[in-house]
Amino acid sequence: ATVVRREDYAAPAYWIDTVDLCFDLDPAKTRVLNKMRLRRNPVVPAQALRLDGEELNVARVLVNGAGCSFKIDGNQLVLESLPEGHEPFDLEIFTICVPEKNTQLMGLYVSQGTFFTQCEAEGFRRITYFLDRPDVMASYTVTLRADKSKYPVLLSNGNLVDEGPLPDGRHFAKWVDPHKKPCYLFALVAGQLVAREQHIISRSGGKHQLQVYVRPGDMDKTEHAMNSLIASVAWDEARFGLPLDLERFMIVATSDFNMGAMENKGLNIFNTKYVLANAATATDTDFANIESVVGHEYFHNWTGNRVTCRDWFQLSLKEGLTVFRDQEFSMDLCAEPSARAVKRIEDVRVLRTAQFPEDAGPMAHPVRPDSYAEINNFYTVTVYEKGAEVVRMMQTLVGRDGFAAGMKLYFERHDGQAVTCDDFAQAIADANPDSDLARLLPQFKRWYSQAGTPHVQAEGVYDADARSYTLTLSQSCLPTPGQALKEPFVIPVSLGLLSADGQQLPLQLAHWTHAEEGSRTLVLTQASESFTFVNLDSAPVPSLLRGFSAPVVLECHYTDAQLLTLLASDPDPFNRWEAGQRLALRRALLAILNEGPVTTEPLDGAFIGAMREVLRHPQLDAAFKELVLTLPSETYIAEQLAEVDPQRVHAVREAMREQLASALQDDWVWAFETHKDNGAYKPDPIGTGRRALAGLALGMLCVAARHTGDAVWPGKAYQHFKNASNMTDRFNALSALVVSEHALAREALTRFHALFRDEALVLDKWFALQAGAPDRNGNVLPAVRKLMTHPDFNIKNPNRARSVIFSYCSANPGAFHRTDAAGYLFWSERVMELDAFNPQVAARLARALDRWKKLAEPYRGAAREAIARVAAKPDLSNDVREVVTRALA
Ligand code: B3K
Ligand code: ZN
Repeated sequence: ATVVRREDYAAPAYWIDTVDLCFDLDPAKTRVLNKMRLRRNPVVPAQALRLDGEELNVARVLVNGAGCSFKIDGNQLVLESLPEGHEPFDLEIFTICVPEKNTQLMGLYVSQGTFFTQCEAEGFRRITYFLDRPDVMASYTVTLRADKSKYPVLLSNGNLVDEGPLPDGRHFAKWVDPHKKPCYLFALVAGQLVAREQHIISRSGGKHQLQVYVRPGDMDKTEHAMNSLIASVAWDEARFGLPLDLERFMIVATSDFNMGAMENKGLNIFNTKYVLANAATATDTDFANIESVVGHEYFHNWTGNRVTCRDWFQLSLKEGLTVFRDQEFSMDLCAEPSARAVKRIEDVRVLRTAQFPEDAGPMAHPVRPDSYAEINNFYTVTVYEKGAEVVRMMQTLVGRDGFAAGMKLYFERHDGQAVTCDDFAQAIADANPDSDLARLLPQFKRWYSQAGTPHVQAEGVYDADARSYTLTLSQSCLPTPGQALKEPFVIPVSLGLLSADGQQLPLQLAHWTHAEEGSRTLVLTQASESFTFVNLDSAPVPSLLRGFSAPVVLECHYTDAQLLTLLASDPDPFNRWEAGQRLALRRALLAILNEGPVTTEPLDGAFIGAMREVLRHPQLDAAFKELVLTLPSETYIAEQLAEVDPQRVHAVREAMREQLASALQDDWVWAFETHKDNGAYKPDPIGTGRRALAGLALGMLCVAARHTGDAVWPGKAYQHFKNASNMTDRFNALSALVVSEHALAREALTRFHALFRDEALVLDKWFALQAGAPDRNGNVLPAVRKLMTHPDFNIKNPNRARSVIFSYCSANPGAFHRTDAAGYLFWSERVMELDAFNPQVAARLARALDRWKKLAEPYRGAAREAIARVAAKPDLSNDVREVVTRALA
């Protein structure tokens, strides 16, 4: 496979100004007539036109209406004798494709009898020959023709300008997109769909029609998506002054989709998972995810569509920025500051359990990568979530208003253009000329070019005579593939100081004239820097990196007493949570690194007491308590170790959970009883938090019961499961039974399946719960193999494949890492099986063994062998080939 390099970027030799597409839709044979108006790019030396195309049959090529010679060179159609000069010319290409055979779900495909498209990153070339690159932006007119009874709804980007009947029971619809766009934002949908509709008038008086299209039986699950869309439109206008620029904005849901959703101009296409929800079928987490994905795709309308990427290396230009925007959106929708903090903690948890491992593994790459073999492999947590953190640091450095001013300048400069990450950073800096960001911009941009997670070491020394405290911050970053040495980053460190009894102390650096209350942000730019705070009567407890002000690993030798102070009193909720995680992590690591068998009591009285305090706290809210009382994940714990024995990590975390369950039994009972009833279901932060804490409590009570053999709590869980009035409570109760392996779990699972046999998204949960179940005697892998023979299992459906295969390989380390290597064998079989029809999904699964080099024997050798087995397959896709090659490098 050829490697594409960022430094090789060259402007296109031709521009495509207009595209007129006409589709005769037929699953077995779709005809696509593509009429383009092109012109040579005057700044590029004259050369042949090379159009991209994949799995297309060419029937005809006309230049200015006359037949012309062309050749096919691999995946390109090459036209050598085009009119000379810079006058525009017409090119007409007629091709045929076979949507029903499209199992990759890239390009034009059929899902449950309905046509859908997915073009990002390079799917448009599977529909017609084109300059399939984001810097070629054209005006589109699209005519769809299809059988009227099978495909009554015909949708594409922009506005419907004409529609009507055709002979033989067919009909047509003609759409014009008023905005120029790159071809990756093209979309069409044709099938039997119904829509929830809402007309809105925006702040600035614009009238718009919003629609959410679903299959006929799903209308009762569209209200939340519509409300999320309405909220998104209002938020972007209020916070950034960015209005909806279309008369009509559509969301369409499909159950066959490789990822979450796609921001096609005016016609977003979504995985049903991120559209459909009602109280009976969706959990609070589903509701929250829908809100943020609907927001995310909508916000792309400006950050991605109006201003797009020059090339795919700039992907984070739109993705990092848009994740940042959807995170801010969800936070701004929270009425309480504590709910904002809960959202921040959840986002950081994703970053640290998924992105930090990526940044330390074989697929590590900068936020703006330098090369790729397959661009689809770079839709990563680094480009998305770390990219969002980079944008967040910019906001921290210039302030919220300064950031809004920077966004304004960005759109003034670049609306309608395809630009780079540099252009974005420059606009934010230029709008804030006196900021640290402007002063440090070239160094700040190392966040885009250097991979790896920086480590920041903090050392504090208190001088009683001088009444001063000197904090020394040092940074370093380990090598990543292709980058041996790293230059220092610009690291904003928000901090405060507390007294030993938890009072917030005034902050005064030696050269400041007066003290400040609360938090300050220091900016670390050197490998090591010291900051001296004055007027302190006793040694302070530093609260560092408040709100997780930079995506780094903070190493600070806190005493337990200091962490307990932070956990009890830090006014910064993030660091309060973080202190609890550090206390738990320290105990986990001690138990893991101890010689001999795993202790049954890794926790001490002080830790348990502190957890009880939080759980019983009269002021803290339930959502925050649930986060504090949840132990660090096995993945996160494993990342802290030089060599990982996954079974030992699992055993220690289980022992901690069992101890916490038993030691706090009365408190869990109290928590369950006082949080379980929430009245009418509302997926708001308060109700969500209460259900989360009640769910955790019930789970813990069942864990404790497993120990004692007591039947009361499993019995209550079963009742709760049966009588639940919403999916969150029902699923939490079901998980409590499955996780504690109680005999009632079987019965509950059977009942659950019977209740929801026609709800695909609920069945996904049913499969996932079983594939993710605890493994106490090697029973999970056989159960997973059996689930794959279940009549409801279908490996071709990505959601279903993920619910079984990924839940086992990527989310169940205690069951996947087996000493007999059978988990890895299963993984290699599935990667190869999936790769034969859906390389994108296969390549995601291939990433499950990214961290194999960190494993202890016998896991490491077995994992290597499994990866080598995949790599030895001769006809692998580019996607999987790139992942396994990097893993073995
Ligand atoms: N931009 C799409 C992702 C496309 C992935 C292509 N492999 C969804 C999103 O980030 O909003
Ligand atoms: Zn996105």
